[in-house]
Amino acid sequence: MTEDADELERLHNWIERSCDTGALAVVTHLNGDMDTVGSACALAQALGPQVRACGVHVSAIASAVTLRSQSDFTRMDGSRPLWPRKLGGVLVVDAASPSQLGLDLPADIPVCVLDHHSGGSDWRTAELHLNWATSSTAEIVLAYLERYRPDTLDDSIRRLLLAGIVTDTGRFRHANAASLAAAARLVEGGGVDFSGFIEELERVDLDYSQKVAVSRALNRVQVEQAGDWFLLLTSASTHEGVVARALLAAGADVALVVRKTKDEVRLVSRAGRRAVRQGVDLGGLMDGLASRIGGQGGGHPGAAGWSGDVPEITAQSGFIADLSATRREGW
Ligand SMILES: [Mn+2]
Repeated sequence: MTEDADELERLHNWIERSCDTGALAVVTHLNGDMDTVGSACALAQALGPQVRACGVHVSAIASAVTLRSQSDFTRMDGSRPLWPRKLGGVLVVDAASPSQLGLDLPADIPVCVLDHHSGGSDWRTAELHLNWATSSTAEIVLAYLERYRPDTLDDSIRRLLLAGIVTDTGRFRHANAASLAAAARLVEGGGVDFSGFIEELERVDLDYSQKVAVSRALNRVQVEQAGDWFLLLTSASTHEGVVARALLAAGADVALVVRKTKDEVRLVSRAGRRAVRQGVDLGGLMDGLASRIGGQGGGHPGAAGWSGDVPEITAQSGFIADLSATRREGW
């Protein structure tokens, strides 16, 4: 048996065991992006009424897709999460550490984690941890459903997973053969009209509040030559990912968006494909930043984040210093 098949079998056993004991909560990460929410809702729909998708926040795009798929998603109050009385297990999707959930998990309940983030992970307390080198968590969920619950893959679940893959690969810009193949299997086996589906996603993508966030953030853009890299940076209080993408479209090798909240600073960064090919690894950079100045950081070469409780300028200049230290290689 291959290593992946072995892990899927362990996942299957873990899920069966949890459902024998009580309800199963599938918990998303705090940002509620399409991959985490889509993965959670697909699992909950496939596994049945005993299983609930839940989390603190749902992004605009995830809420549009889950509405269309008629998925149930339970919004939790991060400071006072309510769990079912008889809880058999907690299945965390798409989070590199407990701090990314925005809520405290119940004590003494078995935890299993499905994730695809490289770099620092902090799940020592988990019974089972599947961390695959896929482009999205949705691909891990798909592999599991294909193997153990193939009959559950209806169009609603296909749309949830496809949306996760499409968004986490940046509309396939960061896709690899495996994520393209997974998307193809989702489209091929069902009745999802792919181009119509993408069009729907794009419409949600450019909603009014995102356009406002981008316009305001563009007003404050700073230009930095960070060593070999043309860096555009700005601050935003919402939709940092969309703002970062707008900076890449404006020609940045690397985009950095700083968000300051009441008790923490967050960095959201994106790199263009060319910059990644030439040696930029933002996930590794954010991970290194966290071990140097504290906080939590990680992600992928082209898309990563960090958050922590240090002065804004410390985080920002730490990022710039680390980026400057990365030499441009190849072409
Ligand atoms: Mn993801």
